[in-house]
Amino acid sequence: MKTKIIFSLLIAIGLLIIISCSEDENPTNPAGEDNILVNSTFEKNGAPYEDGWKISPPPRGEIVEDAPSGGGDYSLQLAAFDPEGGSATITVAAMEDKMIYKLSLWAKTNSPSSVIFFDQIRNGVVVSREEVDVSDSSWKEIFLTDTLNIAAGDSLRITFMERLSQLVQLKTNYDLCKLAAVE
Ligand SMILES: [Ca+2]
Repeated sequence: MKTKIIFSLLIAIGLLIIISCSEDENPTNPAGEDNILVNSTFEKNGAPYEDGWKISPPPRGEIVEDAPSGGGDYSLQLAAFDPEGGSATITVAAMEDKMIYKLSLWAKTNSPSSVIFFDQIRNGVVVSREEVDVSDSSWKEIFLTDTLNIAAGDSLRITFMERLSQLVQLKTNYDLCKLAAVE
């Protein structure tokens, strides 16, 4: 009887291990194992997926059916919608032993006011900021590399933002976001 119970337990544990392993194959993160961001493509199991991101509510921010090659079906879309432009942020812990961080993502826009910020935050204060504009009207990969002095407890924040609001609605799409510690 005891052997049976132990055997059943072993099978149950084995099944749990198999289930947790398959969950580790994160379908929201096709951009590689070294990607620090848990949700890089705004979709999971064929559906829009916001987890990890803080996104302005529609119509300023939403996940829409439009994606670059390799980006699945959906992307994040921000609108420069009057009276306030949309934004989206994701914050992750910095790695104390890593100094150089590389951000890459795909974006397209018809807005003159789209900007990406990469911030280092210490005790709630931005201590370093790099920024890059989005200017292409078709999907294009954008890169940003930053060398930082990281202290314990620092975090890194990526912000996509429409700086201006417009009477005519302008839109910017983002997808395949990857943040990696280079060295
Ligand atoms: Ca996507």
